[in-house]
Amino acid sequence: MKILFTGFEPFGNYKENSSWAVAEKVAACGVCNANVMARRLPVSFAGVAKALRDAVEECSPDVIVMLGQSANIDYVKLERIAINMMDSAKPDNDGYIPDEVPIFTDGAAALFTNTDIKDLRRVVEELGIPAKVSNSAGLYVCNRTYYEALRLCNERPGMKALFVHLPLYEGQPSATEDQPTMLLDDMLKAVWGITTNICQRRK
Ligand code: PCA
Repeated sequence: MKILFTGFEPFGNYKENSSWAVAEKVAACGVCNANVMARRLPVSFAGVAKALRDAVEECSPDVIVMLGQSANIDYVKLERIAINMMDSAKPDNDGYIPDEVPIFTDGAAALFTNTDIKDLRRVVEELGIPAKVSNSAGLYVCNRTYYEALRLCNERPGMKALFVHLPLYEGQPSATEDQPTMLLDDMLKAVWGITTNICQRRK
């Protein structure tokens, strides 16, 4: 079994990205006796698809668990859908601000995860960590990345992919006092639990 974890480089006002902090740690812990790899992706609408494809090419994963930071949540947000659109009020790390641009003009309007997402929410909740299933990963770089991953699943039958948005972690530099946070350890446990469950179901 091969597992690819992805997180993102810092963006916006943040000096760190909680998604990469967790991806790196969970990969170091190991999961399911699998061959585990972690890759840090650019917050770039233009560059992220190639970065993800290169990582998938290199790793040939059975399972991809993608992580992204979402600053306004206090729960683990399991993403069901990627939408064929890029739109943002804020620039990506290349300074690009898309205005309702389709990802692929001939692509499906939306693509859905091929994991059992409600069951994965239960797994996280049973660990005592709040979790929700979400029907929108936004229209920023995370959604762009997820759309690419779910397209790759169609090209590579058997490969499973899930995107998870995570809060800021407690003590994260540049998090302001009014922003919700979660213990890094709890996010680690949640991602570990999610990945273990996806792997067990694949066996
Ligand atoms: N979160 C952003 C992009 C990178 C990240 O960690 C998003 O939600 O789109």
